[in-house]
Amino acid sequence: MRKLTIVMALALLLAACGGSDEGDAAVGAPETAAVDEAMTDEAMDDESMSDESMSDESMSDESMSDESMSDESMDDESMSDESMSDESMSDESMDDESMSEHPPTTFTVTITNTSDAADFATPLAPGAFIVHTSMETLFAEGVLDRGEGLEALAEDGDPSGLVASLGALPSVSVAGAFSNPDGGDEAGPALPGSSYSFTFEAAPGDYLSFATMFVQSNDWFFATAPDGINLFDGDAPLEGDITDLIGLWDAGTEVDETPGEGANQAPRQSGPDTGDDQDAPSAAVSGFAGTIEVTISVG
Ligand SMILES: [Ca+2]
Ligand SMILES: [Ca+2]
Repeated sequence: MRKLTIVMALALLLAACGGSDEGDAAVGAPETAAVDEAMTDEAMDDESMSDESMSDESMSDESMSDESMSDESMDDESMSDESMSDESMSDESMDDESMSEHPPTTFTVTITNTSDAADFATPLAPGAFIVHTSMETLFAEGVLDRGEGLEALAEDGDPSGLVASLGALPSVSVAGAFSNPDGGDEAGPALPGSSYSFTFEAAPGDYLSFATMFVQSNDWFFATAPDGINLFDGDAPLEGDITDLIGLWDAGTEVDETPGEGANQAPRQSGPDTGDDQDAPSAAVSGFAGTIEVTISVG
């Protein structure tokens, strides 16, 4: 599924780029009528539409955005070169049918450290967020750390490596760090009672993943589930309290000590990456309910 999704994304990207080029070359060409004319039976035949990657089965909500799947824009994007005429790809046909139908939505996520009211108080650390279309992009449960920077985020509260790694992936449209607690202008931990916020743009088909360190641990982090959070239900953007969609995870990179007491945990260790290697698959951590509260809003 993951491979297929990537293939799909690439195919659409290539098709979209090709379409755009064709469109540029066709400025001033007749529009809608010409489009209909160009979309002859021949252009719509099995040869151009029967590719496995274009089957209904692969067109799940997960892998495809509504934006890229809208009726006629689908045809435009999937047409092979031989079935495309300049006439069929005028700028206006692209704009009307696929570009302006779903302008990006602006989301703001706020992660509040509510551990002052929970059983165990801990700071949170600067974290990473991404907007993506592929599954298990930020991390995968039950596998060894992939060496993309999650270890430094989970052990030392340093998101920079992970942001750089994931930001280079073709399936990631936005990658960023949230470093400054709300109301402050300096990077640092979000102490109990304070929060981080970050803002980004996304469109139907996009998922959100983020991670922030549970600072009083060796290598635990709060994060979205491995596949991320689907930001849209159809065309409707996700809004409200999403705390239930966030979990606590052990990165599996450093041997755990008692939370709040370990000499190799960030508040007490002598420097970054101090502690015994764990070399274990990542796993969910139970307990610590009420440590964070997460909301997402639109606008
Ligand atoms: Ca661990
Ligand atoms: Ca450590």
